[in-house]
Amino acid sequence: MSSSSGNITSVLKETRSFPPSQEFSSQAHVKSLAEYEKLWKEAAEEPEKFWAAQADSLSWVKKWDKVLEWKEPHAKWFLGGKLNVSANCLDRHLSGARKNKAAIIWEGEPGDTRVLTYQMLHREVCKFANVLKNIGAKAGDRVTIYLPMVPEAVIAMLACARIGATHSVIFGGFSAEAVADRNNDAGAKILITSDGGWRRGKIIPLKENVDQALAKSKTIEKVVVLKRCANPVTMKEGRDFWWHDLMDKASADCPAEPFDSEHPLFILYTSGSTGKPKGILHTSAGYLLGTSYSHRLVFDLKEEDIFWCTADVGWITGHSYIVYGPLCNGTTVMMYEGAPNHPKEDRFWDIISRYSVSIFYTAPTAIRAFIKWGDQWLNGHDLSSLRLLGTVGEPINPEAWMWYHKKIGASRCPIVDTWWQTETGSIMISPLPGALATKPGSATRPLPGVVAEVVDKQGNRVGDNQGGFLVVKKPWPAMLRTIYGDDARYQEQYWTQVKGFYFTADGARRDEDQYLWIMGRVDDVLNVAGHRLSTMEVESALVNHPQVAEAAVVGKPDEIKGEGISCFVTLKSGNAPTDELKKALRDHVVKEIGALARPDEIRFTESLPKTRSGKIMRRLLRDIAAGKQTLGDTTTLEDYSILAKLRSDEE
Ligand code: 7RM
Repeated sequence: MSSSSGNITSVLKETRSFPPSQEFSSQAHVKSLAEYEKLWKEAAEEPEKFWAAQADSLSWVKKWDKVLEWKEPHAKWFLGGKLNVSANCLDRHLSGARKNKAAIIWEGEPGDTRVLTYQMLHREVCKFANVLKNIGAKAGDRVTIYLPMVPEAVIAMLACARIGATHSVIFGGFSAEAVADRNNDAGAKILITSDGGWRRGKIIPLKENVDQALAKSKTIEKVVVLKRCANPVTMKEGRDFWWHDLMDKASADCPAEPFDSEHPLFILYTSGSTGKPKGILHTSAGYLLGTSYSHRLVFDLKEEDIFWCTADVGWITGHSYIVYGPLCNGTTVMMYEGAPNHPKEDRFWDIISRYSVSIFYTAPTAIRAFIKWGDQWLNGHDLSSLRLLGTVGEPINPEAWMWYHKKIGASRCPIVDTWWQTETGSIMISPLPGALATKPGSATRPLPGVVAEVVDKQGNRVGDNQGGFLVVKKPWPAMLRTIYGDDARYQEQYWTQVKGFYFTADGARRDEDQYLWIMGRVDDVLNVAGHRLSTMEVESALVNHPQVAEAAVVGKPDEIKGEGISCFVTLKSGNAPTDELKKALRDHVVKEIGALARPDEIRFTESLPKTRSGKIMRRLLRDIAAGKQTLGDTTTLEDYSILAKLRSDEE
């Protein structure tokens, strides 16, 4: 069953396959495997022709002269073209019936609600764009946005886009330190924040964090403060202004100025494996095309859909699939401010049933939390409005996939497992739900226009079912353009590992149906007695044990084997962490994978260290397993107290 190319041994044995129903396929944008393959082939043969045709879906002020200029590793798309991103997301929807369609249906954590139609959203964006101009923002300036999940976050982003300012959204959970670092790296002039945001019934004091951050931020001149929680804040005369005061005085007339296709749209910081965060730079036309195109095809979008992506706007998933992709497509977007377990663990199901959400897009980490909390939370909620489900952020364990499929999708909704990165800007590998049968744990095949491949270190395509590096062989419109202020790092990180190709840093395998199975980051690979094993596959084996909710597997130094296998395991509610269970789990992994994967150590824990977007930080667990103090970057960690707890739990 397992095979090795001298790269990564792949041991996952998943063989289930779920074709879309006739009913789903017949109404889909892409209706069959043959149709998908034809599109993919056309795009691969003449990529510029393909993307030029797709680009007609955008509204251009001036059409481009040239589709692509590629001087590896720098791409310029739609050269000579001019457009305004906010006009594509707003103004062009105002001439017909979409004018009065809901753009955003929002619910705050305390239960307050707001609906903004396209016309209303347009008005707010125009006003806030004038606010920004009135306090000195100009095209090309950087603006930091540090807000909770409220409509004003979207308004601020689109207002920046309208006037050509480059936004840098910082997730509301980040500390003052992280805010200061990002302000300084971007050289931001204006910062937009609020008196606070609601999370699990508590106020996150954003403005307080900003005050601390500003002591260390050299470039911020003006701060706009939204009143969200009636939380007392200190306002510094001449520097800090209330959002509502500035809006009261601003005109609603703000014509959208055209900008070049390659005008910078935003910087988004993402943590590197070591050292300082990287500012990923995205530009205008290519990014907007990539997000709107993928949103339409992957989610098989219909005019009447209510689309809910549960990510925070401070993450790339929020940028691409709450804001730019959906609004460019004139979609109704559901947006929720708070935690999934507030006031109770059924909040998401409650929202889906009350608003009749039709497409639900969330992360495997959330799905594993739902499983851990128990199925009783689904009782009494009508989820029949759902027609399509999605996942993003991590490989999904087949067991979690099956739960999602049965319990949330009623065995009826296709699941799109979407692989992509902050750097790729938009979804790269995913089923087109009417065309491809899904397999639990596989992101399936690349979208038309995306040339993804599994290769060895030399860049040669590896055989079927052999592990290797996931690379992208051809430039694509939404790709990152550089790392802000550090083009050398951009070249080094993404373009030198495998010559001539974009290096994703993920491991993957291609099966006999050409489906791709992402095996996690290549630095999350174990080397056990000469076998390169993906940690994710051992985790999957653990998670399909009935008592396990979540698992993280890392290597620990072992004199004999090179690396031993150390497992951190979270149990489902109501299960006791006993020595018998440890033994049972070891045996279970051996049964599922083989003796080579027998865990050397199992530690039970109540939670795992994760990034704020829900990815397990195995790097920190590796240090803990090795008994080291963690030295690397922990600024993206969601809950610091977990590290101390894990250390004190040591065997
Ligand atoms: C969108 C996002 C990127 C990394 C990526 C992978 C992992 C994301 C999947 C996945 C397996 C998936 N951007 N990843 N999606 N792994 N299957 N469907 O997550 O920049 O924050 O992270 O996330 O390792 O390289 S990100």
